[in-house]
Amino acid sequence: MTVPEQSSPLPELDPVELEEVELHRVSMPLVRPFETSFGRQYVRDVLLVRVRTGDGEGWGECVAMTDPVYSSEYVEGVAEVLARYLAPALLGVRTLGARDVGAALGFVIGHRMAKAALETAVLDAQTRAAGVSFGEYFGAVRPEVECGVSVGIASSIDELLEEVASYRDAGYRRIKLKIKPGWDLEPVAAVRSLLGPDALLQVDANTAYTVDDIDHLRRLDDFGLLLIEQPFVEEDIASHAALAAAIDTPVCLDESITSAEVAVDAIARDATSIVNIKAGRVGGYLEAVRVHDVCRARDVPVWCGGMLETGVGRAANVALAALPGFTLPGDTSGSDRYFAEDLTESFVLVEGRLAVPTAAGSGVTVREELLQEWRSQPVRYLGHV
Ligand code: NPG
Repeated sequence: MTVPEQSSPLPELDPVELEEVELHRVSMPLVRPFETSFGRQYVRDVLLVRVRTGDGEGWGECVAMTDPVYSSEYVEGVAEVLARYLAPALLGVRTLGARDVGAALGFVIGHRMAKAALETAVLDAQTRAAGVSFGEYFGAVRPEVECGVSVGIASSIDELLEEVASYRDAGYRRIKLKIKPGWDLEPVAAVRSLLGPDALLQVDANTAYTVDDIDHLRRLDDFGLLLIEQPFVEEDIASHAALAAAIDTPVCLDESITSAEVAVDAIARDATSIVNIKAGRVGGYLEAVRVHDVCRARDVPVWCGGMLETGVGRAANVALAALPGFTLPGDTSGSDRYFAEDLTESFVLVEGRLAVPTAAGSGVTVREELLQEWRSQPVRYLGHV
């Protein structure tokens, strides 16, 4: 399968000298529990990668969850594969840029979230050294991005409506509801009548349905949704194509899209007409830009997904979401949607938008005192042997 070259090649930057890789693990309490079809989360178990280079440093955030319930990757496993395989391989190359990371780590199958965190840290170091922001590097075309918010499964419809109303009042441009069998038509109907017919509303099933549910899911057509996201398991492109043929609501893939090649295939098979892009899920921001490019070349709108990132990951997501093909509001919420205090400067919503950072690299600074305070495990230092 051939995938066209990206529309605007990423800039050439000087490489960095990689001296050390550090793994930082912090536990951040969520302002409210977050429930999806695969479980309820009370804290964000965050793994950050710091690379130290000849003349600076860079940070990357890993999006894996504590348990392998969204994808096969999970935090402890990511730390292990980074320490045992990925960091030593990169340290062995020593002089490199973000573009070299994919090839250097290609001997390890999968583990995209682990690779993405390391590649992002290298990219951050490289762009900081070059004085280039992530937005400039990726090809951002706007200074701020429109934001949506993802709303977890609630314990009652009343509670859900209260939460949705608070996000509407905070200015979010689009609401995404988590659904699962037994929590779908009724909450969606209630939220649609709360918000009115013109509000942007979409649903996310996180693989909770099967092909036998197509008739049931068709009933969502009554609610004028922007899209239904990932109803079936990630490998099952065929059932998503069958659903897309059966309903009017656009089908959007998330978990299934692991690379630009897979995106091209799923689009060609009419399994998805909108794509959620998460850099961690596709192996890094460079691949995320490629996914954007192949979708744009096919007139398929994309939007930026989220994985409850701290400011480190949020900064990079907001820069990505400023690319031209991101025509729908993303899960790029303000820091306060998840955290009372962020690990970096806070991302604050203004009229439903977040500003794309303009300083070099990711444009944000990790607050080392908070890193200390919230640390859940000792730092792992991975250097040259
Ligand atoms: O706003 O950062 C965010 C989270 C958005 O709903 C969100 N993420 O499937 O897209 C998802 C979902 C998720 C949540 C995935 C928890 C994994 C764990």
